[in-house]
Amino acid sequence: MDILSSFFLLIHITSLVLLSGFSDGTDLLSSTQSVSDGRSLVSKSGIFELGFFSPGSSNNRYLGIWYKNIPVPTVVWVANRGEPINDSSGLLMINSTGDLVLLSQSNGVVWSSNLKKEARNPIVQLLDSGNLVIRDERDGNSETFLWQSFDYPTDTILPGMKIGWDLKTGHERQLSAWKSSDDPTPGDFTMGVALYNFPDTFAWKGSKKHFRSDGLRYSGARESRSSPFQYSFPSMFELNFVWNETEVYNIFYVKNKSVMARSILNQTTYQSEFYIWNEETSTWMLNWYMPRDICDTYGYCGAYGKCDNTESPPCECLRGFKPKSPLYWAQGCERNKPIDCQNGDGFIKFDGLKLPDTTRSWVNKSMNLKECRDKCLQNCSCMAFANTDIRGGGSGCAIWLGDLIDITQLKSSGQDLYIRMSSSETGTKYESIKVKITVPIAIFIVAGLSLLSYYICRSHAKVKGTNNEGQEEEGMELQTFDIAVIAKATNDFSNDNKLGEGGFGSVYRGNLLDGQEIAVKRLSRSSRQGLNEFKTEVKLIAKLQHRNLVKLLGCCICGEEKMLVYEYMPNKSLDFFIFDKTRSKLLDWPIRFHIICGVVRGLLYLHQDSRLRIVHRDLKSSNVLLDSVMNPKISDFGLARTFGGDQTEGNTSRVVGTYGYMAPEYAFDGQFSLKSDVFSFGILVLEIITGKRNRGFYQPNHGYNLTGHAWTLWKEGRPLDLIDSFLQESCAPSEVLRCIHIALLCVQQNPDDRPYVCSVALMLGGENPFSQPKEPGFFMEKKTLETNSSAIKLESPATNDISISVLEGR
Ligand SMILES: *[C@@H]1O[C@H](CO)[C@@H](O)[C@H](O)[C@H]1NC(C)=O
Ligand SMILES: *[C@@H]1O[C@H](CO)[C@@H](O)[C@H](O)[C@H]1NC(C)=O
Ligand SMILES: *[C@@H]1O[C@H](CO)[C@@H](O)[C@H](O)[C@H]1NC(C)=O
Ligand SMILES: *[C@@H]1O[C@H](CO)[C@@H](O)[C@H](O)[C@H]1NC(C)=O
Ligand SMILES: *[C@@H]1O[C@H](CO)[C@@H](O)[C@H](O)[C@H]1NC(C)=O
Ligand SMILES: *[C@@H]1O[C@H](CO)[C@@H](O)[C@H](O)[C@H]1NC(C)=O
Ligand SMILES: *[C@@H]1O[C@H](CO)[C@@H](O)[C@H](O)[C@H]1NC(C)=O
Ligand SMILES: *[C@@H]1O[C@H](CO)[C@@H](O)[C@H](O)[C@H]1NC(C)=O
Ligand SMILES: *[C@@H]1O[C@H](CO)[C@@H](O)[C@H](O)[C@H]1NC(C)=O
Ligand SMILES: *[C@@H]1O[C@H](CO)[C@@H](O)[C@H](O)[C@H]1NC(C)=O
Ligand SMILES: CC(=O)N[C@H]1CO[C@H](CO)[C@@H](O)[C@@H]1O
Repeated sequence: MDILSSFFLLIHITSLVLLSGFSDGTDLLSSTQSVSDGRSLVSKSGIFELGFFSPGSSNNRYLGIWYKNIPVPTVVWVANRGEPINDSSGLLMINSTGDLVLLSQSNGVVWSSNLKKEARNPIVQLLDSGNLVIRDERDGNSETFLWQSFDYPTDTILPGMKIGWDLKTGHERQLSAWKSSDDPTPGDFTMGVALYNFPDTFAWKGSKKHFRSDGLRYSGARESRSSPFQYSFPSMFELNFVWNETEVYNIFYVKNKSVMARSILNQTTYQSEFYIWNEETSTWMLNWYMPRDICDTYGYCGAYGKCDNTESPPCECLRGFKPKSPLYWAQGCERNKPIDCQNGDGFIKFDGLKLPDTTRSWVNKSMNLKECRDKCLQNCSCMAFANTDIRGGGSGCAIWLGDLIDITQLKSSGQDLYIRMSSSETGTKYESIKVKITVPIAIFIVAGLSLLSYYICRSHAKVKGTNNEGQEEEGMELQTFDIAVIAKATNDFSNDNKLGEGGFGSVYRGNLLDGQEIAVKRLSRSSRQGLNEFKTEVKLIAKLQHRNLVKLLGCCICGEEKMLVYEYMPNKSLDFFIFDKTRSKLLDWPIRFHIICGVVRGLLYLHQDSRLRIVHRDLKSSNVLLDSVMNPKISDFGLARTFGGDQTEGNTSRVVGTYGYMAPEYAFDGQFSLKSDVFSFGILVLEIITGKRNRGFYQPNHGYNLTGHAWTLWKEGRPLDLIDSFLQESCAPSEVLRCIHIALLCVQQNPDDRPYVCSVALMLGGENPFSQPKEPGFFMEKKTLETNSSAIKLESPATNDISISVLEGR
């Protein structure tokens, strides 16, 4: 519409308004009336109200529908989402061809209902369901609408609203989150039904599938189990998935009609959330949400991987399949034996599953299972088949063409899926094949470790031997290397072989004659420890063996020279990756989470499982080394012990540690404990999440340090803004949130407020209740330390991430 005609239209409308006094508060709008800014329509029982509003701190005006009878402003629908009105001249009226039109003085027509055909006697009504409808006056109160707002959902589903497709008109009803609380413009988080041959409901993050709600598809399944997804859905809701010739949609109802409920897409959490109104507290209570755990993340285990969040790790290859890559379960699984296609393959039945993604599927609703099986065998790209409808014994046929992705093991019930196998495979006994994606990357702590650490937390006395990696064989002897061997291996400690330098000395890479790669730590000479003490100590530490600790192979003593020989870690250390712009891209969220979990396990072993009970005292990103498949290994554990003090708990006059990672009580008062390690761990986690160093962190908007920055975002309710932007793609928000929460608890000022590592492990698995963090502790600033104690010595001021030793610190 050009400016001129909208101008005339405006005059026309203004005269209409003058002609007919609109009485505020009615639910009806006739063609001779209009709603102007400041006035509203109210549904019959006063539940919903339609009018103009400005969201959050924005001054833009929008036409919307909200709850009238509650004190918390809750908008459920917006007409002009991406087309704000920037003054208060907004006007909603019915134009002469029956369209509902929204316009303003400065913006002209910003929105209209765009009826397909002209309406003769249109009236507009706001219903108690929250639906704004246009209908023909002559139709009376019938349910036939010329237009309804329920057909154009924004971010909210109200009871009775359909999300899906009208197959006759091709009209799609999709949800999209608000960009922010100030801006109802559609964000990149959307949800709707994908019209594959076998339709399915998806939530997307941009163009990427975020989660999938297969369970909604099966009305029969829903009757037999309380849950549309794999969890028990609150019994106060009822969900339906309808799929027939004319329509395919999801719909929900509240069983108790007097309970107010809504479901929204939340752009902050990337969750679909169900809220119910609590009269007593006058708040919206979060009743249910999706995704709920790692297995809800779309395609988490890759092709032919099965996700079960009660297992650790959650991913397992389906029977008959093996992991494609030992590193990375997201690459999925491949067949043990290829299918033959010509000579008659067979099928193995899997039960209790959430069926795989149906992007490439084929359906015939009148076929039975036998015909379905034959249909599948006819096509070499058919990998599986199942019933489309499992009501009354099951009927209908769906076949999957191509790889099977996003399969979840459900707890109570699920669907049967028949997967095509080579005939030699179908003969194998079921129990005999349980192929786990390799154990060394038993990455996710989820249930298993949680239980383990729970056990440990509960029964302190029985520490020894609870961890299966904790072999502490008595007979093991420490290997002593000859200095000549080491010198040869490291090219006479040449600079080319130098890997790095730390507070305790320099590290060299070396090759033994038998080809074994080693890392040699040449200790600086300032140790005051006697030779025999040193040997005893090293022997003790060599017995600490855990998959998340760097393995000490032996030592080498030659006069004043003391050296420690370790296994070599090909992928260097964590800081090498996370703080580097390019290399950080190699570490997506699953790997980072894997690293966090591994560090926790290593720490748990040091703190609780090993017989020595070691406080690391210098946990930091450069002390977390990575092996060839990116398993994290803590290094320099026990060094604090050999090299520094003789206590493991208490006070020390000799502070070893690294600026930025030291707990306040340790930095200032030399008090170290299990909890000071926990502090360093908290900082480490924040660094892994943000990709930024705590030390030297600077945020242009405010002067906060990294912990302060994390805390601020947490308080403002947008903790996810903390993550490295490229990680957004690969991350599971609930996992990230858990990690941020844990990190904040770990960096509390008061050591008593920090959790022990065993609780951290529980929390990481989502098992433990979380307490709310307080403002985090003071992180040590070099300046402050120097003013307080004059005797600081920076042993190697070469880089800014170096260990320091404070001699006689107090
Ligand atoms: C309001 O919007 C109109 C059209 O988009 C624009 O010309 C005008 O400058 C805006 N006014 C203000 C105050 O932003
Ligand atoms: C009424 O509004 C619709 C939608 O904007 C428009 O297509 C139609 O031309 C308008 N009718 C008149 C008479 O302006
Ligand atoms: C499809 O299902 C809806 C809801 O149950 C029903 O109203 C409609 O008549 C059905 N259409 C056909 C063609 O069965
Ligand atoms: C329905 O909800 C209302 C308001 O919360 C409550 O007073 C009433 O007892 C509920 N009815 C049933 C049958 O649960
Ligand atoms: C989205 O989730 C955040 C964090 O839980 C919450 O503060 C916010 O209110 C939610 N947004 C909506 C629209 O409910
Ligand atoms: C679906 O299966 C039925 C029963 O086998 C068959 O009669 C019908 O032709 C099939 N329809 C299609 C489109 O293949
Ligand atoms: C198998 O199915 C795919 C997808 O429908 C189709 O493109 C292909 O032609 C079929 N192959 C055979 C042999 O039927
Ligand atoms: C450590 O020092 C603090 C104060 O300097 C004292 O309160 C505490 O008891 C000491 N702890 C040990 C184990 O010596
Ligand atoms: C870092 O931020 C925390 C939280 O705001 C604050 O308590 C602490 O004093 C800050 N440390 C420094 C060195 O600024
Ligand atoms: C360290 O110095 C600062 C500033 O001089 C002072 O406020 C603080 O109390 C001192 N801390 C200790 C532990 O002495
Ligand atoms: C991410 C990365 O650099 N991975 C490397 C880890 O080490 C193995 C073995 O040296 C390499 O193959 C990987 O590319």
